Amino acid sequence: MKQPLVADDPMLHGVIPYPAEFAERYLADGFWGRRTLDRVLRETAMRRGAHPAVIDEERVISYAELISRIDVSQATLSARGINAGDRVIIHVPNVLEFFDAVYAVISLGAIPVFAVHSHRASELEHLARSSEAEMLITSSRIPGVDPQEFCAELANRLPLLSVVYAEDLYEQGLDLLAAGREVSRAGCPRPAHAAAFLQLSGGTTGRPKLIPKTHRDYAYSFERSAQICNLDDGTVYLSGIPLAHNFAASSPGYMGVFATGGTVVCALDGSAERIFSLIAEHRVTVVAAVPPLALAWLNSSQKHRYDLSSWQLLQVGGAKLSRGVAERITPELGCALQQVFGMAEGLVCYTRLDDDPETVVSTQGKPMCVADEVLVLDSAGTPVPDGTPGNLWVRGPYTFRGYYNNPQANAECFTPDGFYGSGDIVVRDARGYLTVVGRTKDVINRGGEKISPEQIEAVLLRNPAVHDVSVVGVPDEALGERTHAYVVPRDRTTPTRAKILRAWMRTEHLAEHHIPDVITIVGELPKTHIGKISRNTLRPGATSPQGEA
Ligand code: AMP
Ligand code: DBH
Repeated sequence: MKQPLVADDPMLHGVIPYPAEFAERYLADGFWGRRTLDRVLRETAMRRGAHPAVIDEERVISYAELISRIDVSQATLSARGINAGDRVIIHVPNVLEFFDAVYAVISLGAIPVFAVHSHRASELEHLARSSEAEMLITSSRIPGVDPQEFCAELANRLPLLSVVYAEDLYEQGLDLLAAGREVSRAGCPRPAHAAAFLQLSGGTTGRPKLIPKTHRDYAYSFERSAQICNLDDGTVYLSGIPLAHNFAASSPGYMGVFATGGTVVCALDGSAERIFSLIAEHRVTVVAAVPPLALAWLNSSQKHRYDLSSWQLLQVGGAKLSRGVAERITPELGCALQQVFGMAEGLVCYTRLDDDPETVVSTQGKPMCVADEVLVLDSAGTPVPDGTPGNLWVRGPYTFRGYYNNPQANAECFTPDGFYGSGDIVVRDARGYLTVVGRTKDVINRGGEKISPEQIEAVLLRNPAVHDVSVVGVPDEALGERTHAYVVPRDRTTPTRAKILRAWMRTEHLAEHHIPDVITIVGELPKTHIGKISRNTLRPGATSPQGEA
């Protein structure tokens, strides 16, 4: 039977359907297949049953064992009244039970809503309300959280939400089955053209928005990513960022690994010591990180203590990787670098494994799919020539067509013909490679001079006394905005001083307006929930990176 072009799915209400001619082409050209996310995993398990799928500390779980854990966990969810179409928030860190939870929910035909484990009651309340969730699956292993206090606060805010520990899903399911209870599979699997889950947009302002992804568009995204990243059944993958984030899920992420039959190693945090020791112990081949993590690993004295010889590829994405930092990765960590520019909303760009070193350190790659349509437009909506910065707009087989239940955001973010405006300012070269030069909202207007904070940050990062830096614009009576650099020194005992940095910048042949008006030395920079630096928090009047995933 032919696959439907559009899904009659309440999770996709408010979403602009793909015009029939696009949907037909995506099906005909094979971008959209029939496999659901759980099917992908189950098919791999049929051929790779005994191979380790997940390693979490001393637990090594084969594909066959993972499938049986998922089936047993599904029994618990059914017994607790979860049905097809129900929304279930996943609030679980990078541990084995994350997979039990995600795939049990999906196998039931229910809809995971991906929180990150650093979310607390306030963000979760918003998520639960906006997704109309029935259940939240949390974990007793979230660093820094007292589970009892956390659950009490949730119950206070959301008395009707059922809260379950991921660690109990499997154990309770075993008890149910041992007691001979008839456990029905209340749900029914969703078809490939229906929404598989809700992902969070990072959202640099306000609260995160919900992005529905269909099985078929997501499966395309991670299968194509796995191809580009050369994953195979010998791949051992480790993510320094939460698995719940789109990057670690699909670019190629754990789903890409499960599609090709490799192994995912769980890291509860991204500290240099933990990451290096896991790489050495499990002969990890591929690691994913955001730039602040990559920087911390580069500057860690631990890197010489471990055997990192298995490490083939470090993927860095999520925020701009400064060229100076990019250039250090292969010489200092011994692995190849791949830049990944992606968004939970869709488009993902990669530098390719056979790109020349200059392309790898200086660009954020090119779109992964030949059917990705990228427009680079000026503010009037006119295409700019290659080599000129402009706003990025995108449409394609795995780029979403609208937020869940959010007509206002949809009206703002899409052109009438379905291009999504990401808010990124990019330069495209003649080959189609993109370099991200900033975000529309981050550009500093200093007396009419448009300044990209990334440009100043890149200069300061070249100074050996600087560990990390973030630059923001602050209101100024005379100039409109002035530049403020927050600098984390490498040596915290005798930190560098603002005056010295400013004098050094003057020797770097910079225009005077690129020298920060104010430099503040700080102990650390505020981060978003997945570890990107939060410029919003540094701006005057801000209190916390709330709302940024
Ligand atoms: P999110 O909305 O959390 O999915 O974040 C997506 C946004 O992160 C993109 O629109 C970019 O602004 C930013 N981003 C992701 N990867 C990169 C990268 N490699 N370089 C620069 N910015 C990036
Ligand atoms: O930042 C992101 O959202 C991101 C980065 C790299 C992403 O969603 C992705 C790759 O898929």
